[in-house]
Amino acid sequence: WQGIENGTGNTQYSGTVTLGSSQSGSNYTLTDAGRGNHKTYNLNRGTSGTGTLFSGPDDVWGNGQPSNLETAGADAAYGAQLTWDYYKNVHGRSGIRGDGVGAYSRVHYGNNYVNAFWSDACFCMTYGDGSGNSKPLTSIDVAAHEMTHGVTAATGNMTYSGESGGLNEATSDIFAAAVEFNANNPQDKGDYLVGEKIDINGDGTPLRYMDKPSKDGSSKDSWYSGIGNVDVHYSSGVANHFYYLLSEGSGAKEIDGVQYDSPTSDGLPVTGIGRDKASLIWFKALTTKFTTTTNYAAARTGTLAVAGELYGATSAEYKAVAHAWAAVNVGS
Ligand code: ASN
Ligand code: ZN
Repeated sequence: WQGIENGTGNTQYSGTVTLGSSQSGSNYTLTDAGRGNHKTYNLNRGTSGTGTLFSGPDDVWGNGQPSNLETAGADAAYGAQLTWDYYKNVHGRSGIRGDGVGAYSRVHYGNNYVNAFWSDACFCMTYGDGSGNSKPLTSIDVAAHEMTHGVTAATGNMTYSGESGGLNEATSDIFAAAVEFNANNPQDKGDYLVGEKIDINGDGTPLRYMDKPSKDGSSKDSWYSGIGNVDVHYSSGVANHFYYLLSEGSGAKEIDGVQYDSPTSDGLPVTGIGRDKASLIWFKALTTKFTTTTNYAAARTGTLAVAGELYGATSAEYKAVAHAWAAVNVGS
């Protein structure tokens, strides 16, 4: 007998949360029966296969500390369920492929592995334990970023190199922010930072900044000819910056204690339309306009078309999309 349970996750990054789990006899497993049977596995430092499904006699997962191997499982399961809920509740999409089927997560990949990744081949995401095996890459935004690679592969499928690769990466950062805001977890409030919880730089700074991507020292704030030659995690800055500007507008702003200051490359101000509309525009463009070869000019055309369909070509929303692209030097 398997049933939907509501387990307790004692996560490292998000406090105590409710987790979808299943009961089988007197045993519980991290199998989210309410979300496509998404499963969370313990690789126990292996690098292949699935290791073992998290299971145990109680429905309590982890103790908040990385030394407890269930803790990273709890964080990963939580990130997966929040991402599922975001796509389902906000965009009406059931699962990564929209077919109601859950993916699976693997934690404790390798030793001191400082990355996480999505694989279309296994339809799964994988998390390393970070430096010193003490900062697993299982924060909400990283989980949402990786799962969104699966959504992108099932939709626009922008080729992972050149400008299309930057748009693919940015799509993961954009929905990572959207999922994190939507979750509204008191321990990990939404922000326009990527990876602020996992201390990947060892000095408390995040991996990426969406208001001013160049703050990381490598990402690009604006489009230029030749941007297709930089790493996709840096060319993504243009679209991340576009999304920030479209959501929040240009200039200085504080949100939940985080200070932002977003410049525009044309020096003209942008008035934001709010995150929900910006996310809706990006999602609809991803799923109805973007293709393998979409570059920045085509992303502009696609998002403008979507804004016209949703709000009308004379709307404030349509104008904001045009202004935000101009502000990151993507023109007609
Ligand atoms: N964590 C990285 C990402 O999702 C892995 C990669 O470079 N593909 O982008
Ligand atoms: Zn990525």
